[in-house]
Amino acid sequence: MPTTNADIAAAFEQIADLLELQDANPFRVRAYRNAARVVGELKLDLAAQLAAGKPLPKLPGIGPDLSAKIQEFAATGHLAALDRLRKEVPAGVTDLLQLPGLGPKRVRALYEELHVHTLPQLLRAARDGRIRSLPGFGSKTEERIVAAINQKLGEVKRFKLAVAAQYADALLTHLRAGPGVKQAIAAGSLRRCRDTVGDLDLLVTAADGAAVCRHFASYPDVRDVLQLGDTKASVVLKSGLQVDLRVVPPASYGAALLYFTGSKAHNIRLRNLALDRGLKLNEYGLFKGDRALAGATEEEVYERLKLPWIAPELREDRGEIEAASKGRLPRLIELADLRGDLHVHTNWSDGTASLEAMAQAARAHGLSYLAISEHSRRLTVAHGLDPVRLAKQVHEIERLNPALSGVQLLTGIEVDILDDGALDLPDAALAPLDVVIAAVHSKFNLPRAKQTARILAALENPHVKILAHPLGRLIDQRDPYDVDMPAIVRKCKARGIALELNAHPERLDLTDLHCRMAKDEGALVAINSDAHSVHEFDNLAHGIGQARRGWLEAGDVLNTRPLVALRNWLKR
Ligand code: DGT
Ligand code: CA
Ligand code: CA
Repeated sequence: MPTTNADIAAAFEQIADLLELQDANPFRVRAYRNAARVVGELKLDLAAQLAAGKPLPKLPGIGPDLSAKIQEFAATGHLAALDRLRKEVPAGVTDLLQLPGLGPKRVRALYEELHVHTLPQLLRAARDGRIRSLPGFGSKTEERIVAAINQKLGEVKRFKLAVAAQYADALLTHLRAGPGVKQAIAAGSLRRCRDTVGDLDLLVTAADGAAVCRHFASYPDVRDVLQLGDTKASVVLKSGLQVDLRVVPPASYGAALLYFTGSKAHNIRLRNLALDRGLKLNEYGLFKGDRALAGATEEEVYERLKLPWIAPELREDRGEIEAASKGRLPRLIELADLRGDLHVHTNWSDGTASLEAMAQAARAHGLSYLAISEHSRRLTVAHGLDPVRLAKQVHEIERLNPALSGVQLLTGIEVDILDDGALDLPDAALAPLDVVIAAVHSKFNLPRAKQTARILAALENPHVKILAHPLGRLIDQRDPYDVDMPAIVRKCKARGIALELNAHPERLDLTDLHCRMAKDEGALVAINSDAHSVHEFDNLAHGIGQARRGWLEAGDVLNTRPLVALRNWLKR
């Protein structure tokens, strides 16, 4: 079984956990966590790259030491550093670190003094009142621990779309090699391109379902087999991701795909439409009595219900059935509609590639223009640009452009919005740029009125053309800031500013509903990769999925315009 990016990411996460328990330098811990995230979200298969004799790509935050570890893991399936750390710390104890209020010191006390290594042991110790006896713990802490464990045990983890997609791709490859498998596809929330995925729902057509289910359960990344039958099976992968498999005959493929793609709300609407016509709709087909009317394709099921085919991203019962029945479905944007990307970083700030390499990678992804938007000076951790370095970069871009073929660079900046809504660079530095993107990177917890006023003030600046990642959320890590989005969308519309749909896997910000809000208000959206390396243009595909969930058409998106039209818009 070849090593996957997920395996590498998991190993780095474990190192970070174990280092944290040893009270290691926080920067070192963070470096491993960052590396785990970067590798886990990456589409390019690193082990396959190495196996093909190619060098590792330059990735943000991954220097020579971490590169060497990736190579070691890909070659041997082990990390000597991880094996060493594991010997020093009892198994399971890192789970305790995930609880709020339990830092490395307290966790060490728990396993050294009470021999508590696991969450169930900890729960028992808390209920027995043994924790309050430890120095530095009290009965309040004990109560908090019980509450936190109970919450954790009831919690269902969701996976980021880009990460779930890597697991699905690898599993589908495995399934397609299975006995007599004809079609294999991912349904469920993944096919609907939700920003997070609870579990994978895979669908296969084959004659011998039991054999396919056994093949599925033999996948090396499987941790537990929950169910193993003749037409369905469920497993949990080592990462904790659950995967449900259904095997159906080809005559039911469309009906099953429709059913397991969901959403449940959409399915219920369709079933009721069928009932209104005296028909029955389920995962096997559309029936009149016992006679199957349709089922082999989704199209024929919709057609029999007098509807055009509805794209999976729309199937949320948010008006798509009404729109479909009136022939008013949107012509959803597609990846191929994007002509350029307006937000990337290079090695001038915190990216890993040169201006030229990013331009070439953009062209390789079918893009004809690319705006360079580094961080501004206030973000010192990201080597943000001051006016002098920015002017130098503009000069360098002007020098490079004539030599580039098939792609042009635009000048730009991702300028910080300061606490009071002013921008981090003076107007004189912003005026010569093609694209100014304003972004909040601080004071995420301001009260709603203040946060809104701050952003609205930044949008008054005459040079701002795009508002970056308008909600500021990091999926799983940071909630969106509290802000009056309708007011922001209206302001963007009034001032001719585009709202970014940042397609970075941990952001996907705007959300689907806010895309739709922008469309309804007539404000433009810009779908940008926020790439920090040449490999992250793959982000755009997930951005497109999210835009489609927000009913966006090519005309609603700024960077579907050809370069000349874009330049005209920027210059207005
Ligand atoms: P997730 O996994 O939470 O990200 O979301 P889904 O949409 O993938 O939900 P999941 O995995 O529970 O079920 C997959 C699909 O199966 C769901 O989208 C629609 C269908 N489905 C599940 N339960 C029901 C049900 O009770 N009634 C109907 N009509 N469809 C269902
Ligand atoms: Ca699912
Ligand atoms: Ca499921």
